[in-house]
Amino acid sequence: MTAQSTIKSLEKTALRLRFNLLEMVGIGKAGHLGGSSSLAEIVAVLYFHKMKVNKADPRDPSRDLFLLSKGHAVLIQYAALGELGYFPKTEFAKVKTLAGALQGHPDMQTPGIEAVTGSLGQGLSIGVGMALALRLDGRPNRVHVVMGDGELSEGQIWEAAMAAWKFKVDNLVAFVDCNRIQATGPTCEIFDIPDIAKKWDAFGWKVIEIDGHNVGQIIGALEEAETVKGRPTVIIAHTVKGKGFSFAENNAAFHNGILTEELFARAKAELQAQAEALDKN
Ligand SMILES: Cc1ncc(C[n+]2csc(CCOP(=O)(O)OP(=O)(O)O)c2C)c(N)n1
Repeated sequence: MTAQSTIKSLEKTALRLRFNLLEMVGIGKAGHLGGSSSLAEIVAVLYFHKMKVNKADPRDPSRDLFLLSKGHAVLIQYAALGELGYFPKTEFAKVKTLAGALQGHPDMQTPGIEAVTGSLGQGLSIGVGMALALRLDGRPNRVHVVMGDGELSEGQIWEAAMAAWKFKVDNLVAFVDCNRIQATGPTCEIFDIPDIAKKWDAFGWKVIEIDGHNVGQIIGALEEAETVKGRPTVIIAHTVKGKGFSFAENNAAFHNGILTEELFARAKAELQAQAEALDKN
């Protein structure tokens, strides 16, 4: 059972990540707010609680690995990497410009990014390869791959899923960010993938379903995954696209929408209210 103080501290971290995200999305620029914000708690738990990271050395060989297969949501990863001090936070304002180091999709020139992703469907294959390499080297590092539910329509994911089972890859945990909306509308209307849990189960994976905004459940699922031997684990995280920004929640328009000055101010005020509520409780 995780201490309440740890949960509270990670909830605050997730909120700080959303503040960073907002700074990157800014006013009048296209930015992937929705699919980034749905991951704030998962990314907070991984980088600030569960994964082995070395703030002084992003390439430390003993580090655990994080691969954002849904690479368009990289702003939430930058939000965490900036907090860790892997690059100065002044980079946030220059994101997605040639003047800055932070590109619109994950690029290995950025400290803390392990692979180029963003062409959907590829991250799990990369993760399975890395997990096998770690096992061959006898290393205890763990690999975490985050996919979107819309992304599951990519066939390569299911090839990787079969390979991970065949080769008993138990040092890898995959997340499905199940926010039910993709770029232009509900996933069920664009390419319906019913019974996601049953599908992963049929592919031989250990399946855990959680509320992806509940820090305690995320920690519990990762701890359970560590006990699973001889097969990979997938955590199906039920989330809300745009979580934390009322106008963006469950709204495909903010998959990559532009914030006006008014919406930006509203978003900031909403986050501030959430911060005050967290401080009071
Ligand atoms: C191979 C490929 N096809 C299409 C795209 C364009 N694209 C970017 S994001 C996206 C929707 C992804 O939906 P989902 O995986 O549910 O992500 P989320 O809604 O969680 O952000 C699409 C189709 C892409 N990046 N790669």
